Amino acid sequence: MRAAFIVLPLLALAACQSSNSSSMGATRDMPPSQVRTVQLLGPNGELRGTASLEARPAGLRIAARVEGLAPGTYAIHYHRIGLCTAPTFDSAGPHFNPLTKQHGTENPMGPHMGDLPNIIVGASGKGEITHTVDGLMLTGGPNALLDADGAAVVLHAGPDDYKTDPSGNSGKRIACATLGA
Ligand SMILES: [Cu+2]
Repeated sequence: MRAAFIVLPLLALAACQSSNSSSMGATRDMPPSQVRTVQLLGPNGELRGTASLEARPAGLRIAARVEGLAPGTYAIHYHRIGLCTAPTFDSAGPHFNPLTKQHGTENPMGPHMGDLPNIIVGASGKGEITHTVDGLMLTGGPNALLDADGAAVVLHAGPDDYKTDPSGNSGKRIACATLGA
C-alpha cells in the first residue's frame, strides 16, 4: 500500500524527464517507470556530476556522469543513508547491503547491492558509467534502496579494488547525492 503513494509522483517526474533524457536511454521502449536524477555535490556544494536512477523490472539502472575531476579512477556506490553532510559525507553510512554480504564483485563473499563499477576519468575531467544492479529496487520490497532513511550515491577519491571489505579501499568521500525516501 505504501508504494502506491510513492509511485504516483515519481511517474510524473519520469514523464517530465522523458523529453530531455533520451541520451541517457532512460525511458526508451519502456513503460512508465520510476526515474530519479540527482546531483553529486562536493564538500563546498560544487557540482561534481549527476546520477539518473531508473527502476526496471530486472533491477535498478544507474547512469552517472562526473566532471571537473583530475584524470583517474573513482569509486562510486549506493550508501545506506540519505544524508550528505559535508565535508566527510560519513553521514551517508556504509554501503547499501540488505543481504549482509561482504564488499566487492571479486570477493567470493560479496557483493554488496550498493556496489557499482568504477568511473574512469580522462583528460577532459569527465567520466561516466551505466550499470544495472539486478534485484535492486528504488521502492517496494526488501531490497528497496529508498527505505525510511533514504539512501545516497557517493563518489570516492580513489578506485574500488572490488574485493576489500567493506569499501574496496576507495578512499575518502568526495561527493554525495541524497536519494530521499
Ligand atoms: Cu562508497
